[in-house]
Amino acid sequence: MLDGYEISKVLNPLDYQDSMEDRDGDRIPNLYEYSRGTDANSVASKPTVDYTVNPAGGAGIYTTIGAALTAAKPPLVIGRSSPLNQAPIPREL
Ligand SMILES: [Ca+2]
Ligand SMILES: [Ca+2]
Repeated sequence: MLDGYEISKVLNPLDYQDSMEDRDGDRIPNLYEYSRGTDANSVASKPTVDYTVNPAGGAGIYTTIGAALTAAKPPLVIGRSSPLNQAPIPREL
């Protein structure tokens, strides 16, 4: 997290472990709140749910965690090794 963010949320920029703490007690770690743009000091401010898993299924609901992870997985892009003066050639899998 950026130092300015930590200071604004009364966190310690010198303490790397506070990123996994939950300052407001909403069960969302500070780092995750930071990355999703929610307020680490407000229980009412939480990230929205991206994927829901329930074995019973339903509209927009995944029946297994594996299925949700597969849906969440972004395309993997790798580059072929190349000399330093050339950009790697991206390849989508
Ligand atoms: Ca939190
Ligand atoms: Ca929060």
